[in-house]
Amino acid sequence: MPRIVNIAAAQLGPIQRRDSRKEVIERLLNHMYNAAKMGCDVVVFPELALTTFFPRWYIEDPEELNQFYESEMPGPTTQPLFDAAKKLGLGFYLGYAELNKQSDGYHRYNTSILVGKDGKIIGKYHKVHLPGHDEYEPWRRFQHLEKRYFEAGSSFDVWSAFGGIFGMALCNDRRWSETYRVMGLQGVEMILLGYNTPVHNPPAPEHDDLSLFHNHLVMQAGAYQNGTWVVGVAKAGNEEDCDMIGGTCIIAPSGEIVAACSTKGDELAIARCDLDLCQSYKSTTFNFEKHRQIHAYGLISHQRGVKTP
Ligand code: CDV
Repeated sequence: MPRIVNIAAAQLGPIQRRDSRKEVIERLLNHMYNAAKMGCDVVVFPELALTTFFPRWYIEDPEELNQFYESEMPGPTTQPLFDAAKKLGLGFYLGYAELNKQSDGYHRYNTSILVGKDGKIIGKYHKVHLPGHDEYEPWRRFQHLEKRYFEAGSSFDVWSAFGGIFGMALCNDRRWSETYRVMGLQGVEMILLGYNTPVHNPPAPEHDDLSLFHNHLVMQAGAYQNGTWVVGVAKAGNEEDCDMIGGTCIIAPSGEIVAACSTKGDELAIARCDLDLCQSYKSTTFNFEKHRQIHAYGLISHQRGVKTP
């Protein structure tokens, strides 16, 4: 029996600052109901899918900042997503800002969760590669303060779910080959990944015209080189005067895009994903046990920056 997972990549159009959580949740529920009608098993939402992309602003007032975070999951406003998952028998991946109270104080993460068809959380991921800066930089057209507003996560885990092995990543993680390989080494068969990517890259505006190309390039390479499905989902369009790329897609272990969104609004891209397709790559070209040469890779985990001879 092939192991088929029907995936809905649930792209969101822009979320403006004035949009209430309730309005946003309605949009997510709408995606869930449509995906269920089309026989999907899992819906994948973007990074920070409950709010506008707030790291574009330098916010000094802690109370104002806290409004963008969830201190419980599910909480009163997000509970309907979990209820819908259970009612529809539909799993989901959701990105959000997490305010986590621990014994040593509050911790803030750029988080994603994987929720099962029973409405229960299967796994949680904290974004490892936080891009941007941690102080106000007036020369930028808009800020990118993820390094100020979040702590970095510490691992790329995978979970047994939906008949296969699932992993999670968030936005900038997709640009780093290490992200995919660490999960590849745990046998990952499907990586779910939400993103918010402005078209304009303030430190390197010469990349702006290539932003969609780079988006697909890194995810397609990561899929092929690790024999895994990759589902990349955008929050797209003009958000608070900042243009964000679309490019939501579902990528097979061959590296081919098998489904994609064509707008920058709320849109579903759907694919019937056979997890057994991974084996053709994992057991041949990318048979890690047979072909990896770990004696030559030491620098990867021991050295961060470049040291020239
Ligand atoms: N949310 C992100 O991680 N965005 C980055 C931008 C800043 C380049 C990205 O890698 O898409």
